[in-house]
Amino acid sequence: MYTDLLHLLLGLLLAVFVHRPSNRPADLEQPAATIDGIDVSSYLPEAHRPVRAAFVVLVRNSELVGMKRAMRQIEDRFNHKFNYPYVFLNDMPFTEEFKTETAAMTRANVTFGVIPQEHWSYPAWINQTYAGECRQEMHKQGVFYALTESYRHMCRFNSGFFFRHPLLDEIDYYWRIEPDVEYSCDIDYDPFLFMHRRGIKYGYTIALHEYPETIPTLWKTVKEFVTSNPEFVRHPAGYSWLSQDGGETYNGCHFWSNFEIGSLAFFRSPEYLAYFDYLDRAGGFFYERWGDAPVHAIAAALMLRKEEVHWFEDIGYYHNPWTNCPQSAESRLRCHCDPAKSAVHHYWASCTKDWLLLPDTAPKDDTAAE
Ligand SMILES: Nc1nc2c(ncn2[C@@H]2O[C@H](COP(=O)(O)OP(=O)(O)O)[C@@H](O)[C@H]2O)c(=O)[nH]1
Ligand SMILES: *[C@@H]1O[C@H](CO)[C@@H](O)[C@H](O)[C@H]1NC(C)=O
Ligand SMILES: *[C@@H]1O[C@H](CO)[C@@H](O)[C@H](O)[C@H]1NC(C)=O
Ligand SMILES: [Mg+2]
Repeated sequence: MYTDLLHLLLGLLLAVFVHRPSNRPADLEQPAATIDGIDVSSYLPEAHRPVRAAFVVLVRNSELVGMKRAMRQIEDRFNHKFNYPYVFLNDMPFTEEFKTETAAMTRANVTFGVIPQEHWSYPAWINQTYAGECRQEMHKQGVFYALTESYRHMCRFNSGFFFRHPLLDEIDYYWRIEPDVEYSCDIDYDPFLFMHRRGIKYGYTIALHEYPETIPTLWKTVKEFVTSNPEFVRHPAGYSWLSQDGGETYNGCHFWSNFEIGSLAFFRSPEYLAYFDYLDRAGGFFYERWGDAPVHAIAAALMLRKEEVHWFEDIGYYHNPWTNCPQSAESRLRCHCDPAKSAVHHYWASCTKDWLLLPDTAPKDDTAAE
């Protein structure tokens, strides 16, 4: 009896002194924890959600253990409270083992899809003999992933097709995860709702410079596309993030796409689809090794306003070899990463700071914003 009372008092004291400040953005703070009658501090697996969203994961069966490692952290740091569903995609059928063991990591709904063959194969206009010669040439130059064909299909799929998969038909926002990534901070608010309420279309944690050897003709192709489709550029200030010489050459700045929280409407827009189609016909996904990260980032920089792109500074994240780790004193109480190791301190990742320095500009055509 007395011990119960003591425990209760001790608990209350602890609650007062070990108060953990919230990292919840101010506009989700009020009123209390409900918005439109929905408790936004957590959702049960079957609860109604204010945003139609999911984790979207392209992964191989052989990466099961790394996938579970990543999921375990996502769940413990965030999703055990929010229960957003997972959509797993693969160019091959998932094994029973993969399905059972990943489903066991979460209470949320988990679905598994196979990618349609036309989204993971050579288009008719690609000369595969020539593509093979190009791979050998890049290999001689010591380019990473020079020889692999599957890597190129992966980059092309992530550039132009993931958002068309039928399992995402009812989904408006996605959060991309990969096997073996780490999440090092408690996330005690809903990033999807945060983006939705502020009209943010694309969120990232780390921005880097691309290896130029993988994209020799990407920028030239983008400029050709823009010349015949000037309406694509709704954010001309984005050029100064992509180029240091007035648009002559691409500086390689891109958002590292292994982490992305984004609006699918952005990728499904006629402008983005036309852009992807133009790049695809130019052949650089196969004759070079264009990554989905620069392809997404060039579109985001030119199509979205500065305010529609958000740096999730507060989300502790690691994908070999880069880390994003929040700097504030508050974050040390909810993170296990080292703030000194955050990529923002490194010159190769200066693109994050450069984005924040862009001027706030009105879009060319506000009515096209939705
Ligand atoms: N299903 C499938 N997924 C792949 C394939 N290649 C890469 N991926 C996935 O695509 C993402 C990026 O690949 P990854 O090997 O991590 O490339 P990196 O991050 O650029 O080194 C990861 O989620 C992989 O699991 C593939 O051939 N098949
Ligand atoms: C899981 O999601 C799929 C696809 O949205 C849906 O068809 C299925 O009914 C859901 N399962 C459960 C148990 O909610
Ligand atoms: C395909 O590329 C090979 C190797 O570069 C070349 O010899 C061949 O003529 C090309 N085929 C066509 C149809 O362009
Ligand atoms: Mg990876």
